[in-house]
Amino acid sequence: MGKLISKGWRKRDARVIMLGLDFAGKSTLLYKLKSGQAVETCPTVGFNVESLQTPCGISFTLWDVGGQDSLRASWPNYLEDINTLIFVFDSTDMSQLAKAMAALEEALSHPGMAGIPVLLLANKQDVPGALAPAKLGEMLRLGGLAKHRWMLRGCSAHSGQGLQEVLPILCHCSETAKTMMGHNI
Ligand SMILES: Nc1nc2c(ncn2[C@@H]2O[C@H](COP(=O)(O)OP(=O)(O)OP(=O)(O)O)[C@@H](O)[C@H]2O)c(=O)[nH]1
Ligand SMILES: [Mg+2]
Repeated sequence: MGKLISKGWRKRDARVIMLGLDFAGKSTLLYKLKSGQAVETCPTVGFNVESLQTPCGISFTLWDVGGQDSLRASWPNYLEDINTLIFVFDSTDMSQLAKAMAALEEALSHPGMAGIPVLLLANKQDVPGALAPAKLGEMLRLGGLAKHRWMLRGCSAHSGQGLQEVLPILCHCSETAKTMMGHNI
């Protein structure tokens, strides 16, 4: 129980970190969630951060961290004292999939990630031929996710498809105790 409290469960403010390789669409997602607009982005050097109000009364601070090769060494710095990890995949770029999965595994192995729920977003579903979330899920099932509560959703930061579920999922992650590890949230 002490661990649950120390992890900040049931806090009214929650810290959510969004990671993923460069070009996955993290910043586009951040601003779409914040303002409902699909804005033009530049590659993120460092991070962007926005606070999001939700229907469940929890205020989320959503950190969008740059995913370029040279920036990924800084990811562990963001993984302390978080409530939920969002990991974003570019579903249109099969050439980067193995690298993205390895980056996810590395993030999950960080000590601060113990017991933290994970929301995986298969972004760019508006693009014809994008990898279906179910296919991505089959590839991911065997890794370090088994130690976490996790959920996978397809979405498009451009059209907004799938994003209406994101805030309710974050609320759910922050309100429930960490049960059912290795299962869907
Ligand atoms: N078609 C389509 N393009 C998208 C979507 N989301 C993002 N993009 C495009 O993908 C490119 C990269 O988006 P960003 O949001 O800057 O990517 P990022 O993950 O923040 O990249 P870094 O900051 O370098 O880590 C931009 O050209 C976006 O317009 C989407 O859902 N559909
Ligand atoms: Mg960015």
